[in-house]
Amino acid sequence: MKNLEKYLDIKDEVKEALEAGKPVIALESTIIAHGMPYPRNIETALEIEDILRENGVMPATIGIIDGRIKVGLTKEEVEFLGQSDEVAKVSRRDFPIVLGEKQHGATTVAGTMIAAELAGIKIFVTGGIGGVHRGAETSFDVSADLEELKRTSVAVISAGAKSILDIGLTLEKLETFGVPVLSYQTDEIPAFYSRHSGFKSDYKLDTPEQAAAILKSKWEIGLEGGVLITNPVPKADEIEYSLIEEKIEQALVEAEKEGISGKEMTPFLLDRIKEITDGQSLETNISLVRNNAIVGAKIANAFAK
Ligand code: PSU
Ligand code: MN
Repeated sequence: MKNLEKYLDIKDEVKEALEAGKPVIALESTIIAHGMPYPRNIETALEIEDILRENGVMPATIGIIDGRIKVGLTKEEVEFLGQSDEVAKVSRRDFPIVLGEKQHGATTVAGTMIAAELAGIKIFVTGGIGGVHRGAETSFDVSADLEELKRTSVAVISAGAKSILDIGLTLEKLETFGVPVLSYQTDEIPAFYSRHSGFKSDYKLDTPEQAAAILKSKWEIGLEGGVLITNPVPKADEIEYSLIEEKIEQALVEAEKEGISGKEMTPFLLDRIKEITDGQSLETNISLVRNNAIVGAKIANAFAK
């Protein structure tokens, strides 16, 4: 039996927006605690919330404080998760431990989808999702984000999968899992730092209204599971695929040498790529999250109509 009240707090303004049928967007906290360095992580998280509000959407940044799932973190809680080093990275399998042991946690894409669904939020904006890692045929490193997209009915807006992942294999998994992949105003899957990956999308979206209609038709006929909406980084902030590719290779070699595995892998690679690019990858990362917030707000507004 469910006993949600024991574990879940929905911030008042988020609850009110949901009850009134106003647009609400979920935001993750792993990107804050483990995906970007302090203080840019906190500045970015708060800026994204502002962008959503300016575009008529209620933001709900999701994380775990003292074993309680917070749907709608306060500014102070965002600042705490962005600075403390006692924050677990929480995907599906970590919830019971972090809640049961009353720990603090930052939710991944998978973790944020779970909490969003508990709260009744259907749209979630982030930077990049996890996927099938390069070399997964021997490491078996496939992000739990993909399993979550298979089972949890939340739409995730991201800038595609960065090439620390095997984009082709990630798309194959999503196809097997029945997850529609829609690309905003392009027919190509973007590769996070770059606008191009060479991989074709399932479907090109020209308007936010199309996205809203597609989401509704999936869920209204009872097809459970998520939808991935990709949105390319703005051209001015893109790092060309050929340029970032070799830096990513270098970071992967270092990860191998240092024996990095499991949940440490993605944060390690993000941090190394930032060092190797003299911080440029971080600027690109922030730019694409902003852009996803703008497009996500349009889709959430259309979805709420
Ligand atoms: N990709 C990014 N930045 C991130 C992540 C992915 O560009 O911060 C985070 C997200 O929270 C994602 C998680 O859900 O990493 C995936 O981790 P893993 O590969 O361990 O499943
Ligand atoms: Mn992994």
